Amino acid sequence: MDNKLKLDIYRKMLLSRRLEERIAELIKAGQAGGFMHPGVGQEALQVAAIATLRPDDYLLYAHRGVAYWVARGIPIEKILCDLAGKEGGTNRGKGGVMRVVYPELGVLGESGTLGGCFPIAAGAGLSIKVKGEDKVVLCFFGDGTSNRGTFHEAMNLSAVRKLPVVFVCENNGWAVSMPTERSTAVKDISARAAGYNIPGKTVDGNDPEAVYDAVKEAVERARKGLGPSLVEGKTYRLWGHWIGDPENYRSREEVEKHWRRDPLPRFEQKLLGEKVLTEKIKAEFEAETRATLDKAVEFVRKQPFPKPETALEDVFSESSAG
Ligand SMILES: Cc1ncc(C[n+]2csc(CCOP(=O)(O)OP(=O)(O)O)c2C)c(N)n1
Repeated sequence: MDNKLKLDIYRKMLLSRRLEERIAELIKAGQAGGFMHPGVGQEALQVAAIATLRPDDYLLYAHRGVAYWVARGIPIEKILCDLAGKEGGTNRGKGGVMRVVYPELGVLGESGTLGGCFPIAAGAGLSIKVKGEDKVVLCFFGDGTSNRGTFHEAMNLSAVRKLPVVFVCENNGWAVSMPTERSTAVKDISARAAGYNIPGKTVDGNDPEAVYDAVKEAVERARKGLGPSLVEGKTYRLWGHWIGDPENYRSREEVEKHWRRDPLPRFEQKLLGEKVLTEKIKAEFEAETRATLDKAVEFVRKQPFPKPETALEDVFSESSAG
């Protein structure tokens, strides 16, 4: 990873964190509705994995946080409009944050029924293969979601057809109030790769460099036509499952322990130590982030809600195949 990329990843992690903090304020003040699953603590994994993609690759994000879209370069005001249900969103205010769709950058959306991402990812991979393209699909999902039957179907099909799909598991130790060890028979989700005869690797999901290296290797393999891989990043959800979650299922000590591994200050300290980041650049990034967010919030305030008569627009596509 060169210095330019390190700074870019740091800047996007910072923007994602500040955006989520702003969203939490808006929700608590009743100025944004919808349902938001915060991704605070998981930004390193999301931003570094997406940094391996080309602009024409496909992305299936999970339901956790905003860093996927920030990393992919979707305008912040569009993300906020989606959350607030306003016209200016990627889904024109009709789907909330779990329906951010941005085909220009291969962002294919997400299913509110978790596990819907797997067949869509395999389907996108199959389309790439049929068309003879060299694109790649990156598919994020949580440890809990890996227990859906669709996971097995998509992994098997992708493996047997050598589809260019990289499956990235964000193992944050919890699925709402269910600890992973009570729902999942294997210690490492990556161990499941053996059942499909594909490479599987577990890395520290709070270390952007480790994530980048592992996902890059998998993406290159997929692009060469060598088939899918499974990469698991061990991480932790530092905030509640949703904004307002009373979090009565986990101890304060456990959460505090993980705050000490927060990927943002950890990467910041590393880059300061390497002199890639300086206090001056850091202050500039913070100021730039604040200005971007202020401008985006102002834009959202002025946007209208979608008109009821447009409710049936954009929800159905006539297939040319008939
Ligand atoms: C099929 C399905 N079952 C249950 C839910 C409700 N639900 C939303 S998020 C979530 C937890 C998912 O856990 P995990 O995949 O580990 O991701 P995390 O929330 O920890 O990021 C659940 C059960 C859902 N949306 N879809």
